[in-house]
Amino acid sequence: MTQTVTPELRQWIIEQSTAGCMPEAVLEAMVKAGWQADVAEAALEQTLREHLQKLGAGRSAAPAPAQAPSSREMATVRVPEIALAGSPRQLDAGDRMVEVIISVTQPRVVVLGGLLSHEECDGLIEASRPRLARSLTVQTATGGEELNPDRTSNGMFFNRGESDLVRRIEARIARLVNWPVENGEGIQVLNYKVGAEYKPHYDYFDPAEPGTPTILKRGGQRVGTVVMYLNEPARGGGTTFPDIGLEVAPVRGNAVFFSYNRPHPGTLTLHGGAPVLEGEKWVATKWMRERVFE
Ligand code: PD2
Ligand code: ZN
Repeated sequence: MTQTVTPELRQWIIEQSTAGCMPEAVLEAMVKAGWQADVAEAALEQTLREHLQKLGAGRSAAPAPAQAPSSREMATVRVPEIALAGSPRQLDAGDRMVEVIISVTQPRVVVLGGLLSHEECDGLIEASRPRLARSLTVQTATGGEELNPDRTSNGMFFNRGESDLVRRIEARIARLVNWPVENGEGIQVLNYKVGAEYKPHYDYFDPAEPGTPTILKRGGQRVGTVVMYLNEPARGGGTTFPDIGLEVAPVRGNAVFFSYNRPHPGTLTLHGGAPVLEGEKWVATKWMRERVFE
């Protein structure tokens, strides 16, 4: 992903240098804030060169300020978005009204009530049951798939648009999060038995992994996720967001949406499926890509 240097960042670089902060320290703060090292280095060099040309090389001895503009402020890609302006209690998802239960801005997380009817939940479970296999995870090291010990569920993927039910749910999600159906991966269904979990992870593909460029050829990065709860385990099985101490309870028909505008931990979208303590858990996940996912 290309990061674009903003005027705010240039201004901040000048302020740090004027305040006596060494370039190395400025660079470190930028990388910590989520800027790619090469982008940060180039921005630093160019901004300081231009600034010194204008003003000469005088420096004050003021103390070094702490933080680069946070990674939240950096130029980012467009992401799926739910229309929450005006704080609506309900959202029109086309063929159904959906409730807003919780909305968080940083990270962008929205818990939705009644995204699916109970019949739709059962329909997804029954259609997936004969096709379940131990869950694989996209392997960013190679671009292939692997058995992942952090993910002890069984799962399967529907093809996009493969049945009336799948098409209906895909259209509903697309309308709700303002993102084309064509940019979505096929819905995945996961079944967790007692003790099964999905350890905290990011849904975007790690740009540092060698297999990632291959994965990104098909639709670019993931930029949003909707996890839909198809049943209710008696205990455990919530979706956790450790960075913000949030746990979303698995309630049949409800869903949690979150988006991430860059593949960086600064998005605070670390999340996991907590171990199921009693009963079993069924979820359906829809991941959205930057571009058309063929
Ligand atoms: O099942 C969940 O709660 C869960 C948690 C984290 C699902 C996913 N991630 C996922 O499908 O990416
Ligand atoms: Zn996930």
